[in-house]
Amino acid sequence: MIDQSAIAKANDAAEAGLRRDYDALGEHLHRRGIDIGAIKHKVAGYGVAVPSWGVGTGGTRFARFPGPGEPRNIFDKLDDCAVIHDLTGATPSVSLHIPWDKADPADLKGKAEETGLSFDAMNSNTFQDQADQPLSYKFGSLSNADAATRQQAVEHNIECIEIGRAIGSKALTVWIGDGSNFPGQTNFTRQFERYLDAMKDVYKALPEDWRIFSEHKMYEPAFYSTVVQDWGTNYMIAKELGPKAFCLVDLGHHAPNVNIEMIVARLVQFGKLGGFHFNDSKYGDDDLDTGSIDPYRLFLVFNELVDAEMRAAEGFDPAHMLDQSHNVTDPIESLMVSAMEVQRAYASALLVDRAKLKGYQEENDALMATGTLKKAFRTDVEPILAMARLEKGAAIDPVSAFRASGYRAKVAGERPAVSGAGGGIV
Ligand SMILES: [Mn+2]
Repeated sequence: MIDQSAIAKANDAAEAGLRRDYDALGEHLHRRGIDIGAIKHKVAGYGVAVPSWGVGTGGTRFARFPGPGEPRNIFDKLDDCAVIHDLTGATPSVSLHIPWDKADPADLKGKAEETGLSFDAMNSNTFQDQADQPLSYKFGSLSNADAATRQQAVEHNIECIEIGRAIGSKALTVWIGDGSNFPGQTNFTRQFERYLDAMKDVYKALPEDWRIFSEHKMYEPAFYSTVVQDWGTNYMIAKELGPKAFCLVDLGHHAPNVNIEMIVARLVQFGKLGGFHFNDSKYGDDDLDTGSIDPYRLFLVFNELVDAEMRAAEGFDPAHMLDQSHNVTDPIESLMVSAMEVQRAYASALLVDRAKLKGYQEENDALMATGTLKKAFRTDVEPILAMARLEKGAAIDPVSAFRASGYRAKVAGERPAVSGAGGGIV
């Protein structure tokens, strides 16, 4: 998608400076007993999935302001995702959303082969009505009071599994908008029972080597109560369903100030952490770019993940995906920056001196313990990330290389302009 010689040209200009920065950081880390090459190797092997819906300009409940060259369909989206991976080397897979991305699986597979991408978790959609759908989800889907509506939602999830199976996916992520807007509107217990029964039917259709992720969200679109509202309910769901069921943590789906890294630790401890939707938030589910508001929290989440990785926690294999809405930036640029922010948090967490940290914890030395985390967080790991990219043939500076490539102008010439009328996410 991006001319390799253009990447090489931009890299040539920056390579000498990068090598000096990398060597200086390597020397600094060596004094701390850290091998920079080992960190770089881990970073190079790390990938985060891009959501297909993320490459289109997002919006709010109020409006959406599309940019030039908006993708017209899943094949355009996969082209954009390939650009992100070509330039960052950090996003080898794409997470599809059905029915938005519905297409002949053979064509999807063909496009994936052409672009060098693979497919991550499938995402079902029972939070809005489709044109050809007989029964409405206005009052819920998997937890709807009407059995035929629940059955329709179950069948949709099974269809997502079937499409995913044909294209090499290994997981289904289920997020529902079910809940209520008035006290008394629903019976909490009966509604949750209906949800669990419906999810059990979906679970039965999972292939042996698949996992199902349930994603909790505190509120919205239901504003009084939500069926899968927090990690406690999510854990109960995963326990009820069985060993192939796990909890998905979307960083934006919590109240402000909630200790998300501790939720992550709890789910790891009890073998139920399925994966992440990375993003950032200031007020609620703002779907802001990963690490744009609170990079330290992202680091603290990765601190827990690296801790689990180091002690080889049982069943620990979380899926990593981005899930954010790009309202005012070029989505390709935002996704590249976000993928690099996730990599940065991982690299920084790898620098934590865990032996020292454990010692300080045992001595109840709170100041030195927290300082040990801060020391890792404050170390600028950018030369490690950039060197990993250079060695993969990706760009030292992906955003500059993207802007210099002319890709956006090229696709704007091929893809018709989209009207900005109306609101709605994605
Ligand atoms: Mn999400």
